[in-house]
Amino acid sequence: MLETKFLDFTYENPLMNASGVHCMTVEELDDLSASKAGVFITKSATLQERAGNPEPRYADVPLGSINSMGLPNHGVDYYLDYALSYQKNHTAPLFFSVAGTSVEENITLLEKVQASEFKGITELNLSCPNVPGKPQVAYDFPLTEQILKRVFGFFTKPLGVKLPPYFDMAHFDQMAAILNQFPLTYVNSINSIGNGLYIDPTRDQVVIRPKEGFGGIGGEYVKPTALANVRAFATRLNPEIKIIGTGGILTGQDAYEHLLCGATMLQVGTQLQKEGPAVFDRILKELSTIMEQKGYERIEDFRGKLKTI
Ligand code: RRO
Repeated sequence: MLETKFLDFTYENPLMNASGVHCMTVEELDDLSASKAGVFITKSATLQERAGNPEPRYADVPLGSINSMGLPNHGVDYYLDYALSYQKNHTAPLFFSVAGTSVEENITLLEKVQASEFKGITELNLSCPNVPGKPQVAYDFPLTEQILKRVFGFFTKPLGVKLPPYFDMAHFDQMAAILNQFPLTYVNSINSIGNGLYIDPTRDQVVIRPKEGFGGIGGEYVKPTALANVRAFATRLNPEIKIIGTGGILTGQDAYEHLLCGATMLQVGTQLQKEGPAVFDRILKELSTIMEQKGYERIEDFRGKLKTI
């Protein structure tokens, strides 16, 4: 009942990890492969391996998480090797995330993917909030347009973009108008809400070391913002551009709400970090129960059908 068509492939269900969570090493990626998730995505890769920011750089907090990982990863070749060997034994197209820390690095990363045998779907992360001195690209609208123009000058494989949250109707309109110019496979909304601050009340202290405690917020805190972004883009983008809904998915009800807003695939970040890969099985069971109670047989019966007053 949860089968989800995305591009030309039908996944068993719409659930995935959010890039960054449980996908840094081959071992973690294999865990996701063995889990009930319909498919999974690799950690955002840079050209060279990166150590990332000093620890502690991630904290579970009562209603979610705060992180300033700083793009630690094993480098694009590590993840490409994994993806190429994965696709030898699996038919489901894998998702592959790249996040350069400059325009030129993004272009080089995508040139590498383009030149490779990779047959899956590439996600260009334009929204990392945690590299000191590097603003989130997709808050700069002319730069985003410029990058996508260059990318689509040579990149012919399926491509999506990971966006930061937007908070203003004018920004939804402006970003959608930019994205609609390009043959994107999808947009993924949202990345963590950048540069929040969590204070440990017993110590009067921040909970992560980098950037004096500022970091990206995920989990329950972000669901209303995530739903707004999914809905805003679902109602503004060309129907060929699918939406991946990410942000605040802890339960089957959260997954259901993202689908109701128009998401096709769903990514779980903070709750995967807290609960481990068993989270997928639980959320899928909860989602199926909700659908049975409402008399829906397929996700298509309610996807995007949010009612307004
Ligand atoms: O590695 C990170 O600090 C990170 C990335 Br690339 C991202 O896209 N989102 C996030 O919350 N952390």
